[in-house]
Amino acid sequence: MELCFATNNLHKIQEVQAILAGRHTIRGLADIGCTEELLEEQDTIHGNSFQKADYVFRTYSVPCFADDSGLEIEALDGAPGVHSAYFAGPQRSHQDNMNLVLSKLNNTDNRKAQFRTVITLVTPSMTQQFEGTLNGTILTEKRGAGGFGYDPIFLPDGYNKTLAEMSAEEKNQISHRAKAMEKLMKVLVSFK
Ligand code: ITT
Repeated sequence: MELCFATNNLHKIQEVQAILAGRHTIRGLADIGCTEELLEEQDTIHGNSFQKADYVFRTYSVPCFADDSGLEIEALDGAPGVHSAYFAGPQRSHQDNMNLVLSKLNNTDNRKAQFRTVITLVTPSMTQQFEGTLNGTILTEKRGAGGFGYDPIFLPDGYNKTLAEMSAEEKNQISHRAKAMEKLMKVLVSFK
């Protein structure tokens, strides 16, 4: 089967292609002629993930999966959540976003948080969502230079390194995105 992964990130596409080689052909957005920016107008991560996959399926008539992710902080009632990419403003600065989180949690003892990824698969016969989470705590300062987003201030439970202090391979073993992707892959490999 030919499937679209609704992303322009070639690295992500190649990774999935390698897992499904011989079973399915994975196309990126550019490969199916989709050059417009996909809208993310919903107020949940689940909603945005569905909006992207459903739009591509209906517009380009190709089975599609799309992902959306965010950081949910318990003491902030789940914020930044679906607004993670632009929490501190439309400049979408990872540094500004982290600084805002640190200032909002100043003097707060409860520093529990989780990353969440939701992948939505839409085909002619079904719509299904796959979720992955990673629990941890928000530190009081940034540590490490790897990864992206909120990685320097996120310490996964059971580890003494932030996600930004891990190698890409280490992060990929435990990440919310990897867990959601693994669930999707299990379904896709058994798919005709
Ligand atoms: P695309 O939607 O274009 O793929 P994005 O930056 O919006 O890019 P996501 O939807 O996956 O990426 O995530 C939204 C934001 O959540 C992202 O900008 C980060 O601020 C944060 N985030 C998601 N996954 C993260 C991770 O693994 N480490 C750190 N921050 C992450």
